[in-house]
This record gives sequence, structure tokens and C-alpha cells, in this order.
Amino acid sequence: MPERPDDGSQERLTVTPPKKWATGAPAVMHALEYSLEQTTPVRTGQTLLTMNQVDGIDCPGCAWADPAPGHRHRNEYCENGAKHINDEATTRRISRDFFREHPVSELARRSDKWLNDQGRLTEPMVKRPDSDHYEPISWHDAFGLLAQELTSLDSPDEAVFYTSGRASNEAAFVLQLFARAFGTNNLPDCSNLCHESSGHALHETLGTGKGTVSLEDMHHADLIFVVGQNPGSNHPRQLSALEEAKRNGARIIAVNPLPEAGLLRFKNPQKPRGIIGRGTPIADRFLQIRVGGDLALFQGLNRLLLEAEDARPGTVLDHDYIRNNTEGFEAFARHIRSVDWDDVEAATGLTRQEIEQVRDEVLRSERVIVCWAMGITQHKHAVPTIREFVNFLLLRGNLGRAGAGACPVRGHSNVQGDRTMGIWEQMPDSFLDSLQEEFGFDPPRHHGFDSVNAIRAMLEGRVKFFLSLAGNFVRAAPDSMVTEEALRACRLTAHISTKLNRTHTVCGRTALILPTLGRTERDVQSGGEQFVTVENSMSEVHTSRGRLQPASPLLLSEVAIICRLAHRTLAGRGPDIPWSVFESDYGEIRDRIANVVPGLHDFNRRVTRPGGIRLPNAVNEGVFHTEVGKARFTRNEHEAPSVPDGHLLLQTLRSHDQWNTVPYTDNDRYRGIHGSRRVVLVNPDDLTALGLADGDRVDLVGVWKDGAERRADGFTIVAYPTKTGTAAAYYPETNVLVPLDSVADGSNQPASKSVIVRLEPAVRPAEVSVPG
Ligand SMILES: Nc1nc2c(c(=O)[nH]1)N[C@H]1C(S)=C(S)[C@@H](COP(=O)(O)OP(=O)(O)OC[C@H]3O[C@@H](n4cnc5c(=O)[nH]c(N)nc54)[C@H](O)[C@@H]3O)O[C@H]1N2
Ligand SMILES: Nc1nc2c(c(=O)[nH]1)N[C@H]1C(S)=C(S)[C@@H](COP(=O)(O)OP(=O)(O)OC[C@H]3O[C@@H](n4cnc5c(=O)[nH]c(N)nc54)[C@H](O)[C@@H]3O)O[C@H]1N2
Ligand code: SF4
Ligand SMILES: [Mo]
Repeated sequence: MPERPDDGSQERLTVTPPKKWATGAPAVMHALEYSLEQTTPVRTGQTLLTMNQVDGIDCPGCAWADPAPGHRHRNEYCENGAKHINDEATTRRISRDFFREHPVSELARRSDKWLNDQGRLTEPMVKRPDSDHYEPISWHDAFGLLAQELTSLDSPDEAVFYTSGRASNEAAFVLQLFARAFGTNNLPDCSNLCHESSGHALHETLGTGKGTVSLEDMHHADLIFVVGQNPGSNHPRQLSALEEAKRNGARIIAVNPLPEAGLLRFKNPQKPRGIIGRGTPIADRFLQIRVGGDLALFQGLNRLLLEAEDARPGTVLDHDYIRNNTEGFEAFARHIRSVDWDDVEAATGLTRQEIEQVRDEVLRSERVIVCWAMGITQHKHAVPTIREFVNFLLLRGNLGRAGAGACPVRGHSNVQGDRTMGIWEQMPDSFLDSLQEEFGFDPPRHHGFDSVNAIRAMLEGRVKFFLSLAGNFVRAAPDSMVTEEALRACRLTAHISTKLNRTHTVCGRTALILPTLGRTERDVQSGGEQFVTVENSMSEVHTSRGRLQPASPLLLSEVAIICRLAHRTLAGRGPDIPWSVFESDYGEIRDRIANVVPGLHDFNRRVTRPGGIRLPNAVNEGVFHTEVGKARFTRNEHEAPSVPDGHLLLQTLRSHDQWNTVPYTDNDRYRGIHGSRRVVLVNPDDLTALGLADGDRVDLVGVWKDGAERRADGFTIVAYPTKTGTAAAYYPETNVLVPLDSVADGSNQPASKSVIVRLEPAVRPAEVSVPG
């Protein structure tokens, strides 16, 4: 378990009523406050004013799309985007003296926030076997060490290359090229922990892993479902799109166990009336669902639609669409008619009447979109749930036409692009064939390890080398203690990163920190000043160009680090790939991407046009790359998680003030939590039933079939209007409770939103129980 520092945050906890609206003037003030704490007014201007503008910096936050060029606001960012960018643009620095003063064993006891607050990494460092300190190393020697370790492995499959979704397309492309030229498909990524279930379900049913809607579609939908996501904190500009849709007459249905502020009312900070007015109500209908109840909800809804068709034949279903584009309708219909209302009501905690009201909304709507995120993907039955969304959309032909479709809302700003570039342990043969043709080597064909399987392989000694391109693997992955043991068992761990995090302190025998340029910084190579490209959640590929002076003259770009490592490792043994040409001019990489990735032909020219390139989605052309060449209706079995008496189903989620594994403050403003993240939100009725009370101090004890005790200790109970039977607490502090084996069927994605726990009186005294 990560050691926990005693910073006394529990004593600072104050709780105020949850907010009923999101964004607006306080949000802007909050962003500026954080920016000025981290950096200077001039740098704030250089970053924020160019953010999300044509030829500016792409926001390093979430993957929400920008409005079309010409429709962008002067300040085209949200409060959280401003925080994310300033967190990178901070003027704080970590020098070699820092590592002399702080041994690794001490850093491993520091909190995630403390580590991040130390500022930007400035030079390559190495922790050698038997040493407790990182010490400086030259880039030349660092690459030598890495190459030596890699080439001495018994098999290329003993190496793993993890990518987090902030990496650019160019960096991702050269990383996967290097890994495959070296001989492995071990390319796990944060997407394995994020939208893997979406990709899996959409591939199976529609033949694409990506969403089908654009921002334009959002603006012109009649009905938008926002299921299992908290846009007020995690995709704030989605609220602007929802506001615009509402102005055009759309209705919005939010489905969530928590009454999230952003789902209720929105004050648009980019409009004067947003700052002073009452804001726009967002959800016309809010369904407070049980955690894990969404499959049952959509099955109930689909059954009601079939019955409505029975009552008024030819008026409800789009028979032409179903006949021409789909297969499996009859079997699906038979199955869904047998769905039992008692089961649906028990799983959802909703009444049949509430679901009938949703059906009526659907029947009034020509164009329907379903948006979803982690509240859906991080469950055991995530894949069938998303397949059921697809069934729902297919029934009324809500795919492949304007204002309708499937919208998995992506997390990291370039997580979708990294996949497009080949960061996936199971890229299809068509991609590998193109690589082979372009680069003249035979890439390995057997699948590599995803994140969960990589951890297992490290534990079993089958993987000995771990390199990450961005991210914070030990805090992002489930079962923190197990994952840490896995990393420590490696011969070498290395991280290409901008900032210090816990993964740097959980070292293999040898460990390396390879500090890199961030997206805010000017990237000058021998071929001149470079830009990179990224792809947002709506498949738009565009440029991002940094403006700031690099945090240190010793930083290398991500592309440069990977190209030099590849050159050093593969010299004399690998295929002839012009790594140094790639490093000097990223346009050369894009020319190769254009030959390998469908839809990116003429990449260099087209991507610099305002707005960039929208990658085609075959579904929107009525083409389905499934095995049967049609969209597939599926039959999905519902299996509600069985929660023993006296236990709760815990979801692990983000606060408003964190970026994934990195908390910026201990506050969660919209939910009214201030001063501590070590809280568990529980419904007052459950508290009564459990004999507990608001303010009690408890340990969260995980219950899993392996019988191992998983304990996250020292949490304060906050009575909160979450759905009964379900609790919520923050990630990553609770990852220790998520068993490595508790994954979504089919996608192998950790089920970090359905953790069975009981609350026990806190074991440790208050003074020592604090975040870590
Ligand atoms: N500020 C900020 N922005 C971010 C991030 C961040 O950490 N901070 N992370 C980025 C990343 S990588 C991602 S993937 C996205 C994540 O964006 P979200 O998916 O919004 O993230 P979570 O905080 O995990 O919230 C999940 C939401 O699902 C709800 N939920 C939980 N279980 C269920 C369920 O069973 N059914 C339903 N219907 N709802 C449920 C929760 O109450 C919560 O509102 O955000 C991205 N944007
Ligand atoms: N229990 C639980 N676990 C979860 C989740 C959950 O909801 N619950 N959510 C999951 C999800 S959706 C995700 S996406 C993962 C997130 O997992 P990751 O993507 O692995 O984690 P991040 O916290 O985004 O990584 C932050 C680190 O990235 C590095 N970094 C930042 N910017 C850059 C850059 O420009 N370049 C480079 N090279 N490095 C950079 C910094 O060192 C920083 O410390 O966590 C997953 N884990
Ligand atoms: S909505 Fe997402 S991409 Fe847009 S500014 Fe906010 S964090 Fe950045
Ligand atoms: Mo994510």
C-alpha cells in the first residue's frame, strides 16, 4: 500500500450542500487563481489565449471537440482546461538537488498532490540498483542503458510500452513502430482502463471503435442521453454543446446515481448572461439510477419501444433501416420481450413509469444521441450495456444520419489519436500489413499484453522491462498494492514524463526518468520548429503548437526520445527506419502515417487547414465493417452485481479538482467537499441501516472472491444524496480496493465503478489517517 503522509487533511474537511449549477464566474476566478499560483500572468496569457484556437495549443485536458473555425470564442476553454494547461506551464522546477535531498523511499511516502506540486522535471535521472537516490545521467548514457537492457531480454515480449492519452500522434506512431520493429505488440495504454469497453462493444456491433457523432450533430439532436458521465467537471465544454442543443429545441435526459451539478444547470462563462444569470437548466429529466443499472434501463426501454410498435405498427421502429442495415433483429426482439420488469426495477432503482416517460420522450424525437463515459465502461457488464445502447439506436435508425448517433465521450485529449496511430496490443492485420508494406519488416502478429495482463506478466516474471510514454501507471491501474509489486519486480522501469508522480517512486531494479517537453512548449528540432497533431473525441485531427520556452534546456521532445532510443536499440539489428530524419522533421513522420492510416492521405497538407481533418466513419456512410457486413443487434444477459447485506457498491470517481491521478487541491467544489479527498459519499438511509452517521471515520474494506483483504483506511463519511445502496469515493486513493481480476467481460477493463465494500470503524487513529 502506498505509505501515507500525515498532512492532517481530515481535520480540514468541511462539507457544504452540493451545488445545483456548474461553471460561471466563480469557475473563471478559480482557474485564474490556480494559474497565478503556478505561473506568471505573461505565461498565463501565452497559453490560455492561444488554447484551442486555430494554430494554437490543443487543450491538454479532455478530448471534447472545438467548435468549427470562425465559431470559436476568444477564450475557447473551460476552467479545468485552464488548470490543466497551467499545471504543465508551472514555473516550479525539480533540480538534481531535489533528488539528492529526497531519497526514493521518502518520495514513495509523499502524496500524489505533493509530488505533482514540485514542478517540472528538468534533466534525465537514473536510480541504479542498490541505490535509494535518483542521480543525473546524460541522455547518451540513458539511451545506452535502455538499449542494453532491451537487447539483453530473452524475448521482445519481455518488454512493455505503456502510453497515456496525452501523447501526440507523432510520438504515438513512432513508439508503436519502434515496439513492433523491436518485435512486440505489448502496447497497453490508458484506454485499456478507460473506453476499452466502448471500443469492444462498438467494434462488435457497428464495426468501428469510435463514436459516430460530430459537434454539429450534438447541436441538432432532438434528444440527448448523458449516461454515466459528469460533464460539469470532466468535459465542461460539453455543457456549451448541450446548451446550444437546448436552444435549438433538444431535450436532455441525464442518467446518474449522483445529482451532478453540471447535469442540473449550466452558467456559460463565455456569455455575459451566463455569468450574471441563473444559467440554463440542462437535464429535462434526471434518472437517479443504481450503480450498474444502465443495461437493465435500456433493456426496459427497448422492450417498451417494441411494445409501442405492436400497439401502432409501422410508427415506432424504422423498418427500412433495420431491414437494409442490420442483422439479428428477430432474435433480439424475442429476447427483449422476455425482459422482466421486476428485474429492471430492482437493477435500476427506477419505476416502470419513469422508464415509460423516457419512452415517450424517445417517441417524440426524430434524432437521438447517446453519450456515455466511465459510469458505463467501468463495470463487469459494460460491453453488453453499450451493445444495448446500440440496439436502442438501431431500432429507430438513429445511426448514420445528422443529429443522431453513438457518442462515447473520450477522456484524455489524444487518447483516440493514439489508438488511430496503432497504440493497441491487438491492432488488426490490415494495420500491420500497411506497416509491413511501408517499412519493409514483418511486425509480430500475436496480440500483446493490455494493462491488466501486463501487470500479471510482470508479477510472474514474464515481463522485465516497462517504459511509459506519459501517465502514472501504478496510480491509474487497479489493485495498487499488487501493481506496485509488479513494477518493483521489473529489471528496469523508465518514464517519459513532464512531472513527478508515484510511478517514478515505485522502481524496478534500475529506474530512469526521461523528462520531456509538454504541449505548451516550443519544439525546435534540426529541421526547424515543429508542431504535433491530435485527434479529439469526434475524430477531428488537428495541429497543436506550443509557445512557451521549454522548462529546461535539457528536455527532449517525446518524438526525439523515442527516435533516439529506437536508433540506439535497433542499430545493426532492426529494419532500416530513418529515425533521425523523423526526429528532425515531424512532417516526415506524418508522410509515413499518411501511407499507413486510412483517411489520413495527404496528411501534412490537409491537417494545417483551419479545423484540420475529420476522419471518415464508415457507419455514417452506411458501411459496417463487422463480420457480417451489417450492424448487429445483440442479445444481452443482465447479471446484477450481488451485494451482500451490510455492504455497498462503491464507484471510484474524479473530483472537480484533479486530472486523473493528479489531485490539484483537496476540494470538490460542486459536490460541496472541501479540505480532504478521503471521504466516502453514502446515502443517509444507508447510513441509518448500517448504524453509521455523517462524519464517522471508517475504513473501506473490499470484498472479493479471492478472500484477500483490501483496505483503504481513514475515510470520513459524508451523508450525500447518492442512490441508495451505492457509495462514491475518489480515485486514485481507492484503487487499492479494485481487484486486478475484477474486469469487464470481453474488454478486460477494470471494473472500478463496481467495488463491493463494507465500512468498518477506522483502525488507525485520526492523526495518522490522511491521504496518500
Ligand atoms: N477535470 C477533469 N477532467 C477530466 C478528467 C479528470 O480527471 N479531471 N479525466 C479525463 C478522463 S481520462 C476521462 S476518461 C473522463 C472521465 O469522465 P467521467 O466519466 O465523467 O468521469 P468520472 O468522474 O469517473 O465519473 C463518472 C460519472 O459516472 C457516474 N456513474 C458511476 N457509476 C454509474 C453507473 O453505474 N451508471 C450511471 N449511469 N452513472 C454512473 C458517476 O456518478 C459520475 O458522474 O474525464 C476526462 N476529463
Ligand atoms: N479506480 C479508478 N481507476 C481509474 C479510473 C477510475 O475512474 N477509477 N480511470 C481510469 C482512466 S479513465 C484513465 S484514462 C487512467 C489515467 O491514467 P494515466 O493516463 O496513466 O494517468 P494520468 O494521471 O493522466 O497521468 C499523469 C502523468 O502524465 C504525465 N504527463 C502529463 N503530461 C504529459 C506530456 O505532455 N507528456 C508526457 N510524456 N507526460 C505527461 C505526468 O508525469 C503526469 O504525472 O486512469 C484509470 N484509472
Ligand atoms: S472541455 Fe476539455 S478540451 Fe475543452 S477546454 Fe475544457 S478540459 Fe480542455
Ligand atoms: Mo480516461
